[in-house]
Amino acid sequence: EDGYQLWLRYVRIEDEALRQRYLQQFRALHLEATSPTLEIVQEELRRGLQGLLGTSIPSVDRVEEGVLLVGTPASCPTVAALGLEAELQALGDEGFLLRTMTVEGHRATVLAAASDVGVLYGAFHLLRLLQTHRPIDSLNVREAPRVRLRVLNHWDNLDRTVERGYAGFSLWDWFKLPDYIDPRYRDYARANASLGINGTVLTNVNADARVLLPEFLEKVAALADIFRPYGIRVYLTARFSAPIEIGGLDTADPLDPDVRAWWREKVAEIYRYIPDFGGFLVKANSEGQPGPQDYGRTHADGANMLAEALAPYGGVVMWRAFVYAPEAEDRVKQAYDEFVPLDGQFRENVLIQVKNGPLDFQPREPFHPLFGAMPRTPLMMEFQITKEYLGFSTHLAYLGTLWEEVLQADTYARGEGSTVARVIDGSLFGRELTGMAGVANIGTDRNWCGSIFDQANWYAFGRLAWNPDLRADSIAEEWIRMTFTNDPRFVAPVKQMMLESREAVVNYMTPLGLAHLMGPGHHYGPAPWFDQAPRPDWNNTYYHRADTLGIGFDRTATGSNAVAQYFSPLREIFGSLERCPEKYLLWFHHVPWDYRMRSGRTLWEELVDHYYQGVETVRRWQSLWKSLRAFVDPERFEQIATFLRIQEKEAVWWRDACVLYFQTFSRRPIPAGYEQPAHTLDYYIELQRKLQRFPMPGHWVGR
Ligand code: BDP
Repeated sequence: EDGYQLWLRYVRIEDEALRQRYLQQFRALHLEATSPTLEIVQEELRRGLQGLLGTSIPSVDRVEEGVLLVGTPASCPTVAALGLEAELQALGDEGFLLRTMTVEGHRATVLAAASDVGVLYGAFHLLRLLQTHRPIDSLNVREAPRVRLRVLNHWDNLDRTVERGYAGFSLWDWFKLPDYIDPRYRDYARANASLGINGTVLTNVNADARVLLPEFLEKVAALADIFRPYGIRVYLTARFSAPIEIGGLDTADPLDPDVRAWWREKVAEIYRYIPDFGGFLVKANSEGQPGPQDYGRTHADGANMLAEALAPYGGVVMWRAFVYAPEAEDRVKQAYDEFVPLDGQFRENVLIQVKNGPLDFQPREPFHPLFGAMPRTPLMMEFQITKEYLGFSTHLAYLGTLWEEVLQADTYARGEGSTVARVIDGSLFGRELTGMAGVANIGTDRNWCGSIFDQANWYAFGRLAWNPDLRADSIAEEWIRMTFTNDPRFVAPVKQMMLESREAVVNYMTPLGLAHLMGPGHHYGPAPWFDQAPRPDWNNTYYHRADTLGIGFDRTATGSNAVAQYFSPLREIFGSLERCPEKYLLWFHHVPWDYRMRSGRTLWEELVDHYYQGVETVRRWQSLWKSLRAFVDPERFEQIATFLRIQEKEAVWWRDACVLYFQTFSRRPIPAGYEQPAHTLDYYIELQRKLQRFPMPGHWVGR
């Protein structure tokens, strides 16, 4: 049990009565595997049912009592004869229907879809019902994804290092491709398909132009061939200066006819290798990456040039809004200022990919004010699944709650109820082209993600991309049941632990709206004092602005006025010291140390208390986890226990370093009753200095 199986473990159902009931439902399987995708469905159902039910289900070629009837109207005349066509059409290309019905006088379970991949998604849904012990005797499920592009972003380099990756090296073995097909590619595709993920960007946003060379394209094509039957399209990152670097031109100006012709020809070449290529993801004029502004052009000029080349083939451009420059004012305002004026100027096949918050994947940020502010442009969500800022792969931090908080936030763009989820699924502004991206946490580690609990973040991303209104709570519950056990004595406490985990990390790292206090470069451990960066906006002191009067970034009208980028009444709420939610307090306000918080404590006391609470929560989990030994195999149990110890150690490190550092400004004691830090501030400063000399996982190749 090394975690390789992820949530697709299909262990035999121990509850004998339940197993018997399921067996009654599935006495036989009728499926005509007329395509590679349907062959995968057949194999998955065989494997899943055999594993869960402990016996193999016979295949039949007619309808009989208790049959599981699977297919599309095109693949199977029996399905065609059910008269479901209109309903299936309404569910679209990727939807499916799962229904208990009478077929030719027999009781049957029907899994039908308009397309083969819809059937595949339905098969995984059905297996999930069994894995989580749900009743299946009167099924009436109709599902269709609410978001069209559900993609992973791999920040994988061609040398197989993974930027911000904490799970080993890149899965893509460029050296052995296209000839050697690692079996893991299929397992990867299968796991994604089980969640409905339908796209993968293979390469880092800090892009290497060489992936666009034919020598690499044939390798990319080999991967695309593997992923295709699983409903997954391949995308690449396009380095904006590629026409210079690999094309021999002396400019990459998007308005230059030779540059445009070069991209048109390059795209045509890509489609010769990969007929269903998805398109490009682009990071331009951001953190040193080349882009259209190098030639005095706009982001729209750049994106539209690529979009024009891709349009004849149905490809898209996912153009990132993650831009900021040291010269300009308040970093968190810059993407909005840059992109809002371009609303309506992008071609139809361009999506703007926006990080969930206006800074950079912090443990907590308010949602990005671009959501709701560009009604004429498809905006995609970008979440970070890999935990660059939340403790890498050893800290337990379930991100479902973070993502739910963002997706359910109300932008008020069209009045109350204009949630971020409704921007993303297109319903708020009536958009067809929609998307959600997750920066992958996947690598060559046997457990894929660096830890067992990080698998839950891959899982949660996929489920939310399918339906952004799902709840973190129910997703966690599904995942626990599938990954460990259905025993309520395990499910309830572990779910509790997962649901509070992100808040615990916020508490011991960046409570009350603080952000970006991590070690410079690698982002490992605390360094709130850091002020030696080559750019002011890469200094941690830029973000917390602590001084003897108080702490926090004044983003109200008297400060940077970032609050004005939000719709009313949010701008008034965030802008008011009294009304601002305390979780965002220091994000929007510079607050005096003696300010009275809602708890009655001063700000200083409250800040200290949050840091200590964070550590306490992790300590509580440690003893909780010990009490659950009986429910988990020793291998996974021990690894998790060890990681919780690491988390506790590092939470204390964070707490003590931050409290001691902020104390130099507050000049107030750590209130009585809290354990005193074991080291001095200098010790922690020196520790970070030493760490700078060591190689770290996931190093940044951005500049
Ligand atoms: C930051 C990462 C950096 C990425 C950048 C991005 O530290 O490695 O290149 O985001 O998203 O969070 O482009």
